[in-house]
Amino acid sequence: MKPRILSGIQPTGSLHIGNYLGALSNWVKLQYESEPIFCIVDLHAITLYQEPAELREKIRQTAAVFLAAGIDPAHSSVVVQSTVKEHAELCWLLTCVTPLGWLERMTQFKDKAAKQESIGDGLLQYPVLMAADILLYQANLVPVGEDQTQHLELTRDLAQRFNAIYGETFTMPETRLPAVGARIMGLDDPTKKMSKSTEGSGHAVAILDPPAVIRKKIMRATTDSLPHVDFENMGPGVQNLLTIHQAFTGWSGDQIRRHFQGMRYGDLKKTVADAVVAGLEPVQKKYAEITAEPGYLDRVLAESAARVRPLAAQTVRLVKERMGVYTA
Ligand code: AQP
Repeated sequence: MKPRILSGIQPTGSLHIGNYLGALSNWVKLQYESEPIFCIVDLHAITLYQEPAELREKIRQTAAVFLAAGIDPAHSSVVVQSTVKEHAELCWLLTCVTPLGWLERMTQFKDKAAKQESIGDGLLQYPVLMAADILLYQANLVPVGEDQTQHLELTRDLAQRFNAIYGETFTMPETRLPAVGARIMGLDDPTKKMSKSTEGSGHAVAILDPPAVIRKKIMRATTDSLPHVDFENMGPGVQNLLTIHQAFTGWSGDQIRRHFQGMRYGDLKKTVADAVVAGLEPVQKKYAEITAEPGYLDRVLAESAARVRPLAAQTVRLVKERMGVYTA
């Protein structure tokens, strides 16, 4: 039996090369060895305020980027989370077995809550909804970037707790990080993770940025006060640029070291920018084709939702039966 894969991305802004290297490109590699479901998690997005018209547009853009990156809709399901109502239903059922203390400990909750004047309950429940996404489809494998490992641990703890209380119900999912690129840092501040929602034009390279913009952002990336690359004495900004290059080219660590040792920062940035532009060019070309075809995206999303709904309904029914909730 092929493993079932589940992963998702929030449509909270323009997808960036961190999302691409940490998640999307890994999905593309894994898709044919598995039964994959990839979600545009719009219910997660609204745990923080989103301007409605912008959110509607970003949902479509995110789905189109999935396909442009190489997700094959004939094989993989591309699902908008809110179109399968069982995500929210299972989330509530799981909320009732989640200890509050587990949620209050989540690093992402603490970071995001610290930036808000008032915190919505949805932000606290974010990891429970993520657990519901995964457990709904009895997924075996969850390919994500490093920032999601704590949420994945909570999913496993929750599955274990539910199984212990109500009997074997959920498959235990494994986390799968990419070998290179599991945590891409901001270009303006390499001590912080590259993020869609971080302000500042020099922070992230978007997957759909035109080549001139990509080059400009990378040429302005923060490095350190040394003049050239020194592997014995390397700051996080230079390390981040080398990681981006390695992830886009697939070079080995040895190749990277031989090629870049002693290279001046200006040349390093130019080489990295060339690799990023070349890596994203086919994605951008395909994005233009996909979005030019009327009705295509809606068809893919409708077919995918129809394909996964029976499995989602089956799991929710089982969970309700286990918990003693009325099932007609
Ligand atoms: N900087 C990153 N490096 C590697 N992987 C990353 N991911 C996100 N940022 C990086 C991975 O991308 C997937 C989707 O993430 P998400 O949209 O669900 O939420 P996030 O992790 O909170 O991503 P962002 O870009 O930082 O979004 P905002 O700003 O909206 O919170 C996940 O697999 C994640 O690990």
